[in-house]
Amino acid sequence: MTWLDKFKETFSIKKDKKQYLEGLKKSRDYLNSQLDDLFKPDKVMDDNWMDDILFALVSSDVSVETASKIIDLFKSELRKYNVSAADEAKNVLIQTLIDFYGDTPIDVMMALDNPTVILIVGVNGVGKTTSIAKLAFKYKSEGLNVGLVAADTFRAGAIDQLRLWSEKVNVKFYHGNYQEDPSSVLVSALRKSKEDQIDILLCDTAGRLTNKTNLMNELSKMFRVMDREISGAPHAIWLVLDATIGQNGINQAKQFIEATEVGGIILTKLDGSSKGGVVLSIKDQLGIKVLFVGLGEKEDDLKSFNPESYFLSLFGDSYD
Ligand SMILES: Nc1nc2c(ncn2[C@@H]2O[C@H](COP(=O)(O)OP(=O)(O)OP(=O)(O)O)[C@@H](O)[C@H]2O)c(=O)[nH]1
Ligand SMILES: [Mg+2]
Repeated sequence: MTWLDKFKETFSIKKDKKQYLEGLKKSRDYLNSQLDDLFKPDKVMDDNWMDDILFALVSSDVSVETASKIIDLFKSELRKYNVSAADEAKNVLIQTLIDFYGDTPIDVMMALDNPTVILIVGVNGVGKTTSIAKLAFKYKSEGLNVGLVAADTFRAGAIDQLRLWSEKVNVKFYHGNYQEDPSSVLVSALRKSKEDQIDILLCDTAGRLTNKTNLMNELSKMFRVMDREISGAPHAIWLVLDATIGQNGINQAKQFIEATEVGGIILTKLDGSSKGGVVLSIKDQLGIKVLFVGLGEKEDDLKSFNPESYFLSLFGDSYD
């Protein structure tokens, strides 16, 4: 059994396989339309061929810089395994991408005797609130006592949107009033969540552009008051990025990383018109791992990010 066969076998028993394959269908179709010809048995694996593969990666939203590093690794893997037929090279490319990405860390270290508080940040419309609902669904089904905090008091309708999700997923909901200071909403939510013995508290925030200094100041204020209420809170800050905007997401993320301690990324809308390669640039250029991927709009459509499942699904013509 080769290394890739082993991955495929592991993947075939993963419970998320169906959703990964369905969610990444559009990206897979796109990538295969770029790559299929290149992996035909009669293709000559010369410099032009390598350039075409680099181009296919770049057109799938991998940055040029990251794609060049991947191509170097791919070349050395081809030499290592002595692969000289293009139809065998596809498996080597998949393996190269999995290796290049590396392992995924665990999402969050749970606080011992207090709620573990997670703050979700990101610009408008990327999928923060929906991802929170999906996380609530996931943690609840793992047996945790989950609470949601509506600290987006900026957008009319944001509180109700989260309330509806909390009812649907059946988890505790903490909120203040529209246009109330989000820090004060957080303080009272943190306080109540301790009384309610919540295990994990997911805090929704308003979509913000990082160049708006007042919004960034507001974020710093939130950190200060949260830590005062529960030491170490927020225990994690997760940035939500919309995969359909490709490389622009990297620039967006850089601004948040400068302003906050982003511990992980939730990459949403991979089932949309995303091309999927941005995962590689995120890891390479930001040094932050994708923890979860959004593969649809329903509460069960957020999956822990797993590089093997992801890259096999992205290429995987023969794995479904
Ligand atoms: N297809 C798809 N749609 C998604 C996904 N995640 C979120 N959406 C949709 O994206 C839209 C915006 O999602 P929200 O969760 O409201 O985004 P938000 O970041 O909270 O937006 P603001 O509160 O306005 O900043 C909604 O229509 C969601 O259903 C996903 O993984 N796949
Ligand atoms: Mg929202």
